[in-house]
Amino acid sequence: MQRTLVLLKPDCVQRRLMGRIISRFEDKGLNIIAMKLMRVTPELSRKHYAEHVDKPFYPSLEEFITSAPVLAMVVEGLEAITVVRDMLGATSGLKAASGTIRGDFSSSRQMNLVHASDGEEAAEREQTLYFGAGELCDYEPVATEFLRAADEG
Ligand code: FUP
Repeated sequence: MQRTLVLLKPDCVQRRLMGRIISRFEDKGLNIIAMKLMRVTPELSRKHYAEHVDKPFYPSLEEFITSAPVLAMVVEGLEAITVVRDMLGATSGLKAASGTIRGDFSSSRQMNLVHASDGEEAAEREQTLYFGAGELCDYEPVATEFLRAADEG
């Protein structure tokens, strides 16, 4: 079982797409174990996008990510890190495959609606950036026995 950090970004909140995007994760059988509407500060943005801080596009990215609230979530499931990244599609909405979230809803590289951790190390680091341990609400969904066979994990 893996956990990954998902952010519905300001464009997702402003375009009133939160419900439809959350539904896609629920429909897939993933378990949302934390959720918080919050404002990303410039300081948090610099930590979150540490690998991009020195890149030319960073000032514009920070302006965007701090421009309205984000909905931060921790999403749990088998191979959740890869499963969620695949659901998002390629970084640019113009390149993302049809059927993916970005492919279906975004026509932008920056305003691509959703962030998700890109590996185990990032998932650990990003969960800690956005949530305290006491904010994770672990539970066993009653639907689990109809979502996968017992020997699948
Ligand atoms: P991803 O892992 O798909 O979220 O994408 P990256 O880590 O490569 O980029 C992080 C964010 O920077 C993306 F959401 C989009 C944004 N970005 C730009 O705004 N301009 C660029 O040239 C590259 C990335």
